[in-house]
Amino acid sequence: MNKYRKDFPLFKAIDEHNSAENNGLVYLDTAATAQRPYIVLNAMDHFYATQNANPLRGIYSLSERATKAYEDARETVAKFLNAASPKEIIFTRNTSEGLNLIANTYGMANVNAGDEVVVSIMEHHSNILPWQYVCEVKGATLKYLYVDKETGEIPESEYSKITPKTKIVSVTHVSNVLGTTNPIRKIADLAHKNGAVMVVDGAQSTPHVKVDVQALGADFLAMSGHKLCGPMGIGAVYGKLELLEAMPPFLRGGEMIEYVTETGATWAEVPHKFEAGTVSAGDAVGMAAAIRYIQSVGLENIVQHDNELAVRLVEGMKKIPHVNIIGNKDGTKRCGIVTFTVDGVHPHDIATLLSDENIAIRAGHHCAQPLGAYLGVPATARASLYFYNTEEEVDLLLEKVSMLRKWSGYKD
Ligand code: 7TS
Repeated sequence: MNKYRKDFPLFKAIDEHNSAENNGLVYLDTAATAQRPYIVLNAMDHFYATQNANPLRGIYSLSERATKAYEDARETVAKFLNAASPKEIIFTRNTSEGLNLIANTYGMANVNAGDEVVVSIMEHHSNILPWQYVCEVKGATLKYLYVDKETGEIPESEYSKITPKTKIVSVTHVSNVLGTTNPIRKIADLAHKNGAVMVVDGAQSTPHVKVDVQALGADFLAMSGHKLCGPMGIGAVYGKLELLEAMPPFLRGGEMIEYVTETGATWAEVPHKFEAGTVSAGDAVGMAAAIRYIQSVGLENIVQHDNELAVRLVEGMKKIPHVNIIGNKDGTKRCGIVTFTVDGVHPHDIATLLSDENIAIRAGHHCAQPLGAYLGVPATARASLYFYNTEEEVDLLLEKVSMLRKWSGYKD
């Protein structure tokens, strides 16, 4: 897989020149954001150089070309997720905005006093706060599916929390801390049996595994472009057409209307009803280029490579005294996300010491504070891997992790 590194300006500079600016940086923070290949940057350049006009408005040909580029990008996302129609794809800024859209429209319209919304304890704040808000406004209750602390998986017994009182189940496909892949199809079937809808946070799964919204039984799914090598500031929501059509709009303004009078308005058809104002067409074009790029690499190759590197990292870490892996100890079950602590060394110090060695990892609560509180580890360090990472990088990380206690003044 290392042949793909030359597709990325950042890695090309590192590999060819060990550039002073990057000084041989080892980038292990893809779960926060992936790097961008030239092909994405060039696609955006091409859009702004040759197709730039405000899409969906102009009747002149340049605007029509911009509209086509934007709508083609929507079709690429729809095919990527196996949506039944491009109308089921709404462009957003990111997963956070997507989940807020779903909560503020479907959630506010369908959750009432006494109802329940079910999430898991491993959710990112973006899949907790919007539901806390809906429950607070509507007088509903937010329930959590807890995880087994050893395996990082939701035990069977937790699923009994999904009942006829449940109106929405919103669970992440892959955890950004534990790397756990949740059995979405099974949870969706349970949700549907109880008359609830299934919302999926696809931020961490869409870059790594084939996501098929129909096979998953998802009613809604939110994702971000920047986590799969696309630009920042663009993401998407998948929603079943009949649900989207019945939902009120999210943001109100330009181009999301059919007709406006002094006292009211009717809405444009789905998906434009949910895309108020000038859209991020250049970013959508970049996201579509990123999707085509990772499809050309092959999601099956990506997941295999991520797993191989994660196994190497987990097995290596198991051999280093005082290193604790948070969640499943089987590297094939972590989707390339390896979260750990080192006894006596604060995760922020881990990240700083590794940064001094030109290794970029993330430390802190990873926007999953309820999970940290539940596990009793408020802060952790996290290395996240992608197809452009190498065995050499993993080995270098292991070598440096084995030094952390010594550098912190411990004798062993
Ligand atoms: N959901 C999950 C599971 C995530 O991992 C993230 C971002 C989000 C939602 C929010 O995505 P955004 O694009 O709206 O920011 N996770 C991380 C992370 O783990 N480190 O930085 C961002």
